[in-house]
Amino acid sequence: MDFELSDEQRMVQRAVRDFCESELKPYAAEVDETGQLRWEAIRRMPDVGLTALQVPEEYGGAALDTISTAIAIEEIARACGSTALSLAAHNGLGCGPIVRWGTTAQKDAYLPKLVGGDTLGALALTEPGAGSDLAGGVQTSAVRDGDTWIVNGSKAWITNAGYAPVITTLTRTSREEGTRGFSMLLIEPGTPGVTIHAPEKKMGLKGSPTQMITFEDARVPHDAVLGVEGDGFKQTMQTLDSGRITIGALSIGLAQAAYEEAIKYATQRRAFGKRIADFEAIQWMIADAAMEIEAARTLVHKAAWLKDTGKDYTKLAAMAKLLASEIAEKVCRNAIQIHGAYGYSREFPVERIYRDERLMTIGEGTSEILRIVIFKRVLQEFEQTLPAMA
Ligand code: COS
Repeated sequence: MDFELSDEQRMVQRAVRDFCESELKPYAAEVDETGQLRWEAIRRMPDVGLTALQVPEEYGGAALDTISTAIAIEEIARACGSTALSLAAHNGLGCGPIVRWGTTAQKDAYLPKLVGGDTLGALALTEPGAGSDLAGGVQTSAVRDGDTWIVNGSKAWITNAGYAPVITTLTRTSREEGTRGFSMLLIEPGTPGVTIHAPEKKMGLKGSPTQMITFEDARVPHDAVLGVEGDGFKQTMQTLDSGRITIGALSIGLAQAAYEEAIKYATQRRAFGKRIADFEAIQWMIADAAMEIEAARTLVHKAAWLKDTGKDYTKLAAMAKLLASEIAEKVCRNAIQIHGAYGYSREFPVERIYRDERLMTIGEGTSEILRIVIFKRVLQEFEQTLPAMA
């Protein structure tokens, strides 16, 4: 693994940063206040590849590697958390599974609509009673009836649901077959029986809509299955592995933004006759933030590199998301601390960034679940080395 970005990766970073500095960052507070994404900016995103980060070129995509994708998401998050969450979900959860498992007909039907900048993709896994325990908890059922599936159930906390031309939905297609009893179905939101509910009222990431979906005898064609029937759970786990790299990158972008604001404030604000940046208490918080952001970014890039080189990256993706989201929590908290009372005010961005960051230790695998994923892999690796140690 190379510790320097390639020329191409650096170019991606430059182009995305320039775009975000002018199109997103100045409007981030407004997006938070109004609860609306800035569609004017999203419609321009195809020009810089942001709506099709890992979509093949034949579908108008940027076909980026995973490190470049992480860089792009980090840069968006550095500018606007809400936009970053919607774009992370769009690219990784909306486009990703269709690119990976879709038939040519499914790709032809949906990718052009998804990459054009007028829609955002969505994946529906979670349910009111199933978040961490998807295998045990998912109740949404799809029952075969001739040439169709009849879908019943509900999905919760679905990012971009109201903007998606198609919602890739995890359903139970068989009760008997354990984790082989799940399939992903590509469901168009206009299908009779599908209702997309009003956005949830959230603590942060307010511009990124999070919605409940209900299915009442919604009929979808039999060929709406993504990939192979029965592969839905495995596809979910693989999509989450990849999504965890993205959420790690998003966490770093938020931490980086808060850290930059903290340095700016600490070098301007004066107390006891000098800049507060001249006090050791402040210097230590900033030094720790610099170190932790660097460490988390390195881990996110390593997980991305493992993915790009075709190696197993489940453990590293879980570690990267866990570390990045937990350091983001600390960095954002300390950025407020450095700002004092001003940090608690909506006039300074650190208040919003802190609220936005709070989701990162929850979505796409809570910190607790990620520790389970890591421990399982650590134990497997240990057991594999036992014969050699005996
Ligand atoms: N890639 C591919 N397949 C995987 C996988 C991965 N990363 N992880 C598990 N699987 C497969 C296993 O191989 C197993 O297949 P079989 O049933 O054919 O043997 C199946 O999935 C179930 O595996 P297992 O029972 O071992 O599950 P785990 O203990 O590995 O996973 C947890 C359990 C709780 C860790 C897992 O369900 C999980 O990650 N849950 C969190 C889900 C989540 O992030 N929810 C947020 C919703 S989206 S915002």
